Amino acid sequence: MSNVERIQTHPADKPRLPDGQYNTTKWPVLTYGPTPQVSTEQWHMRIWGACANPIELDWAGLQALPFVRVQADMHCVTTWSRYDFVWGGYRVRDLLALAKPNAGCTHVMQHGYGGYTTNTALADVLDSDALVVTEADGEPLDVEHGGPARVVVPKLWAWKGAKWVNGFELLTQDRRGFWEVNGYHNHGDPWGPGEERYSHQEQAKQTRKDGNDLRRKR
Ligand SMILES: Nc1nc2c(c(=O)[nH]1)N[C@H]1C(S)=C(S)[C@@H](COP(=O)(O)O)O[C@H]1N2
Ligand SMILES: [Mo]
Repeated sequence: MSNVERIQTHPADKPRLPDGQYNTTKWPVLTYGPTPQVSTEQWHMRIWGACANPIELDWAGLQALPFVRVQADMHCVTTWSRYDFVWGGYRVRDLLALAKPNAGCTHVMQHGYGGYTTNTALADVLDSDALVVTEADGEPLDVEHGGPARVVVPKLWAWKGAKWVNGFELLTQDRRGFWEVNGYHNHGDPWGPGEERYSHQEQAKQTRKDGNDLRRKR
């Protein structure tokens, strides 16, 4: 496929496969609750909160943004990893720029149809590989994987991407999403200490007000 940006999800000094993971060529479906059925005609997404220009996007508005392809591995905390997905979609940072986040914005709560939420540090979703995905391996995203549009943040555990995404809420302080209040790690870096799987692994000193120390530099 042309114009594919290849991303290395793992830090340079760490193995490609996070500790405790196995590599699969299957693509398991992990959904809590029912699968929302949303057509591209019905699909809407709101970006609101700590920003100068809250907006609502429809499918045409999404498609007006630059379409990019990113090749990256996917890691699920339930111990499977799959290498070399080719994600097609739109950079989260291009969507957020439309809303003009305030200087005080530190985190983004992703919302999905059906009520799923997951929180991410702003720096993590401003990364060029964080996408609102509409295609996987050149095909439109299947509904069970979040079609018509889902978030993928390849350097974090897969729960850090809302399927059937319908909102980005810009936050001035961190707030835990669905899995984060139900026992999973607030940050979720598969190469962090203890692979950052569970909330009991969090250290009091691990978060800073601006969240910047959460981001691995590569
Ligand atoms: N809306 C929504 N998004 C979600 C989930 C969910 O239950 N609902 N599950 C998360 C979890 S736990 C994982 S591992 C990935 C799984 O994506 P997949 O089903 O495409 O493999 O989606 C994440 N996004
Ligand atoms: Mo998961």
